[in-house]
Amino acid sequence: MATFSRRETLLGGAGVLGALAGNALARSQSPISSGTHSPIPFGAAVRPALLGSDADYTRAILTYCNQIVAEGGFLFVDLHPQRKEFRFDEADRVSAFALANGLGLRGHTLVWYGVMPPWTEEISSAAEAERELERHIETVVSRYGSSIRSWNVVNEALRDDAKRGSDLRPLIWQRRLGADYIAIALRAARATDPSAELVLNEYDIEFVGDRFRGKRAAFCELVHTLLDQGVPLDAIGLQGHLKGDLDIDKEGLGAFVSEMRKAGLKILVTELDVVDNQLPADLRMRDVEVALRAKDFLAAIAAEAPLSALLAWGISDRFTWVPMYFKRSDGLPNRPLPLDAEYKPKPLMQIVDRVRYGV
Ligand code: 9MR
Repeated sequence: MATFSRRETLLGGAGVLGALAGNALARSQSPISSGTHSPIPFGAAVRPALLGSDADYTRAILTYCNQIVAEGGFLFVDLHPQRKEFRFDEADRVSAFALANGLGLRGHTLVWYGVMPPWTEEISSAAEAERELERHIETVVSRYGSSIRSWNVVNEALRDDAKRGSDLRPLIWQRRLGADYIAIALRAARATDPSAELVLNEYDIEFVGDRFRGKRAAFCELVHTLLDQGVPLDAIGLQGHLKGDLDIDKEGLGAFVSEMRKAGLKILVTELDVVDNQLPADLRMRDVEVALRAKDFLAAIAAEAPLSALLAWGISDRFTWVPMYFKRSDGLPNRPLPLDAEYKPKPLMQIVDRVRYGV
């Protein structure tokens, strides 16, 4: 079970941040929020194959996290590779690990364009699509109800260049059902587990620039359209795959979060990491820049709403998706996560702690 007693030790190390980068970090020592709330649950995406089999990795998860989400194992292609075949072995292992260790578990994800098995392309009508989508959601949500209390129901619904809520990515459900597939998915999840938290999860909401402003506006419009139709939706997940070379639009992000709160939704950060391929080679400078980028992002959110959960997309730089797409040209390993490849906490972990404990 995660320990909140780490608070004193880690916060006591706040001076380390300042020592690393002088003025830039000294400026960052201002409180992120009031300090009066209970700690924000923190967690990380886990790789099912490492859980329980890699001792250092497992220890890090148990030391730092009070909730987890599976990086893979609960995706459509993992759980439902053939029309008539569900496979639960990986997901069951993650769920059993969470239950055995008293960790919360988030569900990722019921709908995502990125991970569809070929058989779904045979779905040829709206009625068939609705039936298969509902069957998938009912089967998966009912199986994990005892461990998963919060689901990413639809992941990355919007196109990268979205400006309107109707600018949806194509995937089989969208092609057969139109925009209704989102409402169908949310309603099926609510009907199967009325008390689970239902989340729409998105990325590229937080940066400065027209494309990101457009996507924020599109996300707001999509959410309002759903709520106006009485569709069940509890929370917004901001993935938080930050870029070391892109500034956070603090005002725009703050206004977005405030609007979501006014609409009655909770806010989660679901996949925090900082892509560092454009940052300096110097490790200490790089780690500080990573931490400051996360601080800008988290502080802008925390100024407008309490975070109901904060999850990083991995715990240690040893295991991260980032080099798949963002390898550094100097050949140095990426350092996007709170612990380094040897499981030592980095400045990003201090920022996480300051946000969690509100100091
Ligand atoms: O980190 C995940 C990587 O291991 C997988 O290969 C990939 C495709 O399934 O998905 C990665 O995670 C993504 C997440 O599911 C959704 N948001 C973006 C993440 C990074 O690409």
